[in-house]
Amino acid sequence: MSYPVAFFEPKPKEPGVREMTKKVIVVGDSGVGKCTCFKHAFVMYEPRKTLKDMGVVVGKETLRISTDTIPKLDMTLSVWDITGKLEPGTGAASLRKGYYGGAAGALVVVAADDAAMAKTAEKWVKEVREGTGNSSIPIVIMITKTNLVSEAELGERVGKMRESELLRGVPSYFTETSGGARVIDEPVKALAEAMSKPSNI
Ligand SMILES: Nc1nc2c(ncn2[C@@H]2O[C@H](COP(=O)(O)OP(=O)(O)OP(=O)(O)O)[C@@H](O)[C@H]2O)c(=O)[nH]1
Ligand SMILES: [Mg+2]
Repeated sequence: MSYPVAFFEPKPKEPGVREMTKKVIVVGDSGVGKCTCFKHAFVMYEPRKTLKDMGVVVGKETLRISTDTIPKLDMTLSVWDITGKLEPGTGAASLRKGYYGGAAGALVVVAADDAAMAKTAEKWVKEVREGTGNSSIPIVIMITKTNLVSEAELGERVGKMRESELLRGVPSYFTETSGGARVIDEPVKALAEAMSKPSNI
């Protein structure tokens, strides 16, 4: 099966700039705000109806990052936002796993109004590690809907995440989207930097 290929103007290259493309998967329960976080942020590919019907929206973004090893790096992210309606552990699991191939990093999105937020984050981090077959794949957690809970509730839920053995070393960022702000810059940059480490290239 062939899909229509989106066309993007190539940017003129700058001397000394290294370029790389990485696939990033965005996962999390249905309704946590994955599409909301990304809808204004990325140049989305032409809607690929077939893929969309199968629960995936693909977009791209290029960002300039600078690291100790690569001072000028343009990383293009091919972002696969996979609907949480394809629940892990159900018949849709095999379809979902089909989207993980080649992923170099993952954004796990959880909502602060989920009383079991830490457990939910663990479920998805496990799913990403198993599904990609890479137990050390760079992962960043995004926490949405912080405006829907009290400070005490948020503190307790974030605290549980910090105590989790499974989530050790996985950074998390608040990405409340109700104000319409672009909230993905920090988490995406953190993920891109992690993916640019020599051990992950
Ligand atoms: N208050 C608040 N609502 C949010 C936030 N993020 C998303 N929402 C709302 O949550 C609902 C679901 O958001 P989506 O972005 O469609 O969720 P999704 O994760 O893409 O869901 P699936 O595609 O079904 O997996 C929408 O009505 C959003 O307006 C947030 O940070 N705060
Ligand atoms: Mg969605």
